[in-house]
Parts: sequence; structure tokens; C-alpha cells
Amino acid sequence: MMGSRLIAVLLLFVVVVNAKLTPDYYKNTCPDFQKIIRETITNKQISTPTTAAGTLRLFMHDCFVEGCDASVLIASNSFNTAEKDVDINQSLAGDAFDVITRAKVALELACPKTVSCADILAQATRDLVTMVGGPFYKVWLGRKDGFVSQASRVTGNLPTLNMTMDQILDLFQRKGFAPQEFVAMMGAHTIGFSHCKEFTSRIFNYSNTSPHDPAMNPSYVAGLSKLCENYTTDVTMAAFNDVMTPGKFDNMYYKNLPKGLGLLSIDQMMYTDQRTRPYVIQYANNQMAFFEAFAHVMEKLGLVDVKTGRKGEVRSRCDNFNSL
Ligand code: HEM
Ligand SMILES: *[C@@H]1O[C@H](CO)[C@@H](O)[C@H](O)[C@H]1NC(C)=O
Ligand SMILES: *[C@@H]1O[C@H](CO)[C@@H](O)[C@H](O)[C@H]1NC(C)=O
Ligand SMILES: *[C@@H]1O[C@H](CO)[C@@H](O)[C@H](O)[C@H]1NC(C)=O
Ligand SMILES: CC(=O)N[C@H]1CO[C@H](CO)[C@@H](O)[C@@H]1O
Repeated sequence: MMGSRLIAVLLLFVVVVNAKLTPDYYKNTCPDFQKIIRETITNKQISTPTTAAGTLRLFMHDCFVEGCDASVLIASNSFNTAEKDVDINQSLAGDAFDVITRAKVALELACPKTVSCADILAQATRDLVTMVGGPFYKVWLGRKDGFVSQASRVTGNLPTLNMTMDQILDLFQRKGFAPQEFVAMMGAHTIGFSHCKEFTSRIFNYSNTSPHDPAMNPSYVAGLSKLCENYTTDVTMAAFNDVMTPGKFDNMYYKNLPKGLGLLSIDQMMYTDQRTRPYVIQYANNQMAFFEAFAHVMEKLGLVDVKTGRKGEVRSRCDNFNSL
């Protein structure tokens, strides 16, 4: 009786400890972890400046589907269609996958079978965000890589442009984020770009009464219309998410919205909807407040449904489960 209770207490203890990540998880097992990631992302970002935005989006797509467990990095095979091969992932940047692969190769040389792909993605994202001017925040480490990556698990777990604000707020709430945190996370759209097809419905044939979304600034519409004139034939055409300071991580995204310079419908909706608008105004007026909120929300995003202990593994290659 005493024995089984003791075991139960011990088991509980193990579960609680396992569920805890720590910022210095690799201190002894891979002392160069931080340095290797920083070198890899720096080289990559300098040669390919689109890497930071691509990686930030990749991280968010990883964490919202199955938790932050590198499930998004798994390649499909003849038995399984993986997450990354679902429609919405088509536009995930190849360079984001590439920077993670590079870091993994370097880390396997320095400390084999030690660092999870999920941790690499979390740490690389933080370093890239900081490199392009965003806030520094703590990255908790010790995630394991997941055993599941299925295209069918994506729907309903990632936001899409045809969702209403009710649906979007509900989705973020389910992932653990209040409206204020959602607005802070959207500040990610201060970098990177979107392909024309994501916003052409706002600039061409918008409605019977207006050729374009009347919330948009007319010269912005004119510029985008020109840029996207061949979008049906040239599907690679894309516009910066933040037209004013596209490559810099700052609060310009929020300043753009009241001026009709939001690119995607969700961006403009953030300013229209009464539930999100106050935070948009707050972050537009105060970059420090935005950086603090963003740092906090990114630290939290990295903890969504993480796997520890036997609930995952440290993959040898980020695009394959070890058992394959
Ligand atoms: C309602 C929520 C959201 C919607 C509907 C949405 C939608 C989109 C769409 C359609 C694109 C363009 C993709 C392309 O054409 O290549 C995009 C880009 C991007 N999104 Fe979001 N997004 C949302 C929230 C977020 C959040 C929370 C983050 C990060 C924390 C994020 C980070 C990014 C980044 C960095 C890019 C640029 C990617 C690149 O340049 O490769 N988004 N988003
Ligand atoms: C919403 O958009 C996604 C792609 O972004 C698409 O797969 C889905 O079918 C759309 N849903 C509706 C109801 O139109
Ligand atoms: C807009 O509508 C006009 C007339 O209906 C049509 O000719 C044109 O192809 C449409 N443009 C786009 C981009 O859908
Ligand atoms: C669209 O195509 C036309 C004809 O090929 C070309 O002259 C024009 O420069 C293209 N526009 C853009 C923005 O690429
Ligand atoms: C980056 C990446 O792997 N994109 C894939 C997303 O899914 C489509 C299929 O829907 C693939 O063709 C892309 O290669």
C-alpha cells in the first residue's frame, strides 16, 4: 500500500519534471548549441534575407499543429502525406527549411543525437527575429521531436484568410492566446511577404460598388495592382507585408493599419474589429509595449503542446522519423 503510493508520487514527480523545459538544457551535452545556431542563422540571413520571416512563419505553423515538435519539417512518403504538403504550406519558404537543415547538420557533427529539431527551430527563430531588429526573449529548451505529421491534422489548427474574426479569436484562444496576445503575435507581419493570390480579392473586382476594398489606401491599391497584374500566370509575384519598412522588425505594421496600408484582409480586420483595435492603437503608439508583448507571446508560443521524455525523440534528420 505504502509502496504503491510512493510509486504514484514518484511517477507524478517524473511527469512534472519531464514537462519542464529549461533555458540551459544543452549546457553540458552540447555546450556550443547557442554558438552553432547563431553562426548558421547569421550566414544564412546575410546570403538570403527572406530567411527570418520564412522561419518565423514556419515556427508558428509548427507550434499550432501538434505543438512545437518539428512535425512541420517531416517529408511525405508513399505511406503518409505530411503536414508540410497541405495546401496552406505550399508557400512556406524553402529557405526556412534549409536553415534548420544546416543547423542540424552542424549540430550532429558537434554533438550527435542530442539536439532536437523542435529546439533548433525555436532557437533559430528567436535569433533570426533578433537579428532583423526584433526583441530578444528567452527560449526554453528540451523539446522532443514528435512522431506524427499528417496533412489531415492541419485544417482547423491554422488560421486562414476566409475565417471570421470570431473564428480566428476562437482558434487562438484554443491554443492559449487571449485577444491581446493574438494582436501582439500578428506583429510578425512586420516582416516577410505575401503572394498576390492572398490579397488580389481586395484589389481586383472587390464588389459591385467598389473595384477595391475601400479600407485600402488608393495609391497602395494602385501599386499592388501593377505588381500583381500578371498574378495568374506569374504565381511567384509577392508583396511585402509591411510596405514601409519591409525588412525591419518594428511596430510599423500597426502604424500602417489605420492608414489603409494593411496587406491581407486579416491585417485590416485587426483595426476594424473593436476587440482587437485598442491593442493595434497601443502598439502603433508604443514600440516598447509591442516588443515586450511580442517577446512574451513568443516565449509562450514555444511552449504550446511540447513533448518531453518518451513522448518524442531526437531525430537524426529533421525531415524523417528515426524509425523510418
Ligand atoms: C489570423 C492569423 C494569420 C493569418 C490569416 C496569416 C496569413 C498569412 C498569409 C496568407 C501569409 C502569406 C504567405 C505567402 O503568400 O507566402 C502570411 C505570411 C506570414 N505570416 Fe502570417 N498569418 C497569420 C498569423 C501569423 C502569425 C501569428 C505569425 C507569427 C507569429 C505569422 C507570421 C507570418 C510571416 C513571418 C509571414 C511572411 C512569410 C515569408 O515572408 O515567407 N502570421 N501570413
Ligand atoms: C478557406 O481557405 C482555405 C485555404 O486558405 C481553403 O482550403 C478552404 O477550402 C477555404 N474554406 C472555405 C469555407 O472557403
Ligand atoms: C474583373 O471583372 C471583369 C469584368 O467582369 C473581368 O473581365 C476581369 O477579368 C476580372 N478581373 C479579375 C482579376 O478577376
Ligand atoms: C506583365 O506582363 C507583361 C507582358 O508580358 C509585361 O510587359 C509586364 O512587365 C509584366 N508585369 C509585371 C509586373 O511583371
Ligand atoms: C516547402 C514545401 O515543402 N512546400 C510543399 C507544400 O505542399 C505542396 C503540395 O501541396 C508541395 O508541392 C510543396 O513542395
